[in-house]
Amino acid sequence: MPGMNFKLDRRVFLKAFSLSALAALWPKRSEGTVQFQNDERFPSHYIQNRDVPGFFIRSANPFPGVNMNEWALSVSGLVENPTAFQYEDLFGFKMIRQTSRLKCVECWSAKAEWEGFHMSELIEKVKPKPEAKYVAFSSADSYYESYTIDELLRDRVLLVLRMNGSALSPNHGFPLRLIAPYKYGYKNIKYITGIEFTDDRKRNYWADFGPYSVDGTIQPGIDHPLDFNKKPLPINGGEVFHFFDKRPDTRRKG
Ligand SMILES: Nc1nc2c(c(=O)[nH]1)N[C@H]1C(S)=C(S)[C@@H](COP(=O)(O)O)O[C@H]1N2
Ligand SMILES: [Mo]
Repeated sequence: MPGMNFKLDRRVFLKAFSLSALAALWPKRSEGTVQFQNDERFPSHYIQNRDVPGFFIRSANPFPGVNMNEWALSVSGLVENPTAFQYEDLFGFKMIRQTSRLKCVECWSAKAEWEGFHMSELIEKVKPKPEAKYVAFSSADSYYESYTIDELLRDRVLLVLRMNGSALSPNHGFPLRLIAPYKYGYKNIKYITGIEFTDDRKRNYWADFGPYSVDGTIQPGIDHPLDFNKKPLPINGGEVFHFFDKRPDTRRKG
């Protein structure tokens, strides 16, 4: 009967209405944690710089994240055995777990439990030639980094697959990142796709596009290291304002 249907519909409608009315009275619980710095020129699902409480995200070139159908780790250059590793292959290495702090030059730091393998494991597989002295990392977001082999062989430098008990999240470098606790955050490259052994020192992203050194060793007691020998950079809201950033005032405040 149409009348009964109407009653039923109306009852359902009223119930739904009162629920949504009630919902409107609830505080937006997640607001404080999702309203972080976000550049609106990029789709919201893109990985980009976000001041997420607890662990900021720094991705200079916003991108949608690694597509695992296309991902492999290419290890090349001056090595006896150039190899393309699949994600699963990397879990064959001896896993090491450590808690360490990542310190960004912008004056924030955060700690996590990282799990991954030591560079020596990879070296054993690919066998660098005697001329090889340096390593150039490339990544899925066009970022790049540069190390000496010796720097990478230090204790507590890990090629990381897991963070706080889970696979790395897309924001923090899935599927593979470097954690070098004695180097500033920018040296801790995420989304690694290539590791090339060379006999010459390559540069890195933040030495080419910003004021920071290729070396990037943490300088104790210095919050805003400027190891770039030009005029000092003004500090804006606790962050270093980069000379190439043309939009200091359009940034939404967190
Ligand atoms: N591929 C890639 N790796 C990167 C970056 C980046 O933009 N792209 N940013 C670096 C900087 S400046 C910092 S401080 C750390 C931040 O790591 P997080 O985003 O996991 O906090 O990642 C570093 N590794
Ligand atoms: Mo950084």
